[in-house]
Amino acid sequence: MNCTRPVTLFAVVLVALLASLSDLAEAKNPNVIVIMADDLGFGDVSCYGATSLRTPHIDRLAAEGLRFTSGYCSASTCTPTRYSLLTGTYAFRGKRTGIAPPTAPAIIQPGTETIASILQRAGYATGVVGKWHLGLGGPSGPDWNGELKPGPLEIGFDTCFLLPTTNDRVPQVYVHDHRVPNLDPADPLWVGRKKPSPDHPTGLTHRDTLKMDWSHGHNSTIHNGISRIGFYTGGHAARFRDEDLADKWVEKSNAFIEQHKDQPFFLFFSSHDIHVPRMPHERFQGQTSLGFRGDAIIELDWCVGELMKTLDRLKLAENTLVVFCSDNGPVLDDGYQDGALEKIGRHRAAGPYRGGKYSVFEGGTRTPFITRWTGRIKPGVSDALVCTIDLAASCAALVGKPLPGNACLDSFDVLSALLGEEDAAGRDHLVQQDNGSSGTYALRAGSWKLHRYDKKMARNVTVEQELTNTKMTKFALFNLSDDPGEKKNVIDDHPDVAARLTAQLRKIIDDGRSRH
Ligand code: NG6
Ligand code: CA
Repeated sequence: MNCTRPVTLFAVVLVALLASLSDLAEAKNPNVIVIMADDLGFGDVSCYGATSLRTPHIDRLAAEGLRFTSGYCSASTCTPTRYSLLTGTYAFRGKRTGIAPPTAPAIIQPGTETIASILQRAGYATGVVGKWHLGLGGPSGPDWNGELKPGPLEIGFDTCFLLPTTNDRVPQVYVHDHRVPNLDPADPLWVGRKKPSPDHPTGLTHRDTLKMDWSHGHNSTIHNGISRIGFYTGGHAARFRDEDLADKWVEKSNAFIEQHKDQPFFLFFSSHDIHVPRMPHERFQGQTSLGFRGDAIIELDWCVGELMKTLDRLKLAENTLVVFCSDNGPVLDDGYQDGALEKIGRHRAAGPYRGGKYSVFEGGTRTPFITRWTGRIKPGVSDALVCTIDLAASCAALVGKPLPGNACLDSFDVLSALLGEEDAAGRDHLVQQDNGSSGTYALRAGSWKLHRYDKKMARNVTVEQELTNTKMTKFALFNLSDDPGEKKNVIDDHPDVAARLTAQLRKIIDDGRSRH
């Protein structure tokens, strides 16, 4: 009995010591900022070969970090890539993971492990600023005038400041945590699929009033001289101007960084540039010869510069891992007549790759991908195969937290490749998909690339021939080492390779997971 007290004291001291040691370890964990561009192609920035415009800030990130030549997003549309970035699971495994409509309920269910919840548990302050497009609210959809939950706060983010859908869809209001700020209760916000009244002005009935005309779809409710997908009324005091989005994202992100400068933080900076409607701030309009699409790239580059300036000012750059990536490849005409197609000149938005947004050709998912951590990453170029879906497992490894077995089912720990450590090869294979669970897949394994079209049609985007439907055979095989442009289907010459990759792809789909 006599020795109880010293033992208790010893235990208390030991626990306190261990706790402070782990605090110390956590305090040393680097901040993580993921900057995700929207619809930015492999060839759209100068450090990836663009010569029609200059992107000095993104170039600086690349010069001070690692520029990946095989960096991918997991899908060639927005919602599935973002779903996979957060959950570390291929979107084709989930329900309703295709492009989300304005009234979509939350797609990622509360309790799902995400990159944000992993880092939150490791003591990080976690925030998302910018485009969400992963649905909000319960099964009946967003309660725009009430509490917008579940949403990011229910899956690991401490705070959010969002564009709820994507800006060619209604409504044009922000969401701060669980609410639309500045809503006047006397002017409630209504969002729906049907025209609210016969006299409601739309892009069809009031086309001559538009400041940017539509080319396909996008002809419903008009706001700020631009007609959108979907209908809404009310909420006037809460509405924003398209031209001010980038400034708002930078303002909110800088405030978040400033607020959390003394503890590890995770910021998902989810830019809306360069998605349609491309309506950059007036100070960027006309800055390039490529029209608003090029000007939006300059605006995106400016945002990157502002974030880096903040890291420099707060002396955080040396302890911050910055990942720059895109959510899918490029598209020129995505529904508005903004001159992108006519002014393209010699610019090749997908670089040397075929296809773009909506396609499983390389142009759809092989995108700019840069990591920078000035205290840790040796600058250079990496050919390692990495994907946005890997950031969850890699960040878990970064902070030394094991991943639960039933979470992040397709996220691989490629941290050593992201940090440019010697001989780090990244993945040996990656599944690409177009949208939701459409049944269009590709599998890259080494330099082989198998395409599988369950529906035998693929949307293909080329500069000359926009958004055509290309008839595909069920399977096609390309060898990226001598045919990066995927021009020559060699499936008949390599039946053994095709059989191996077909079986591998089927197994990945059927197994329900690829992380073991
Ligand atoms: C498509 C829209 C396109 C864009 C896309 C989503 C039409 C004809 N096309 O359905 O304009 O909104 O969805 O883009 O309506 S994403 O980058 O958010 O996935
Ligand atoms: Ca996108």
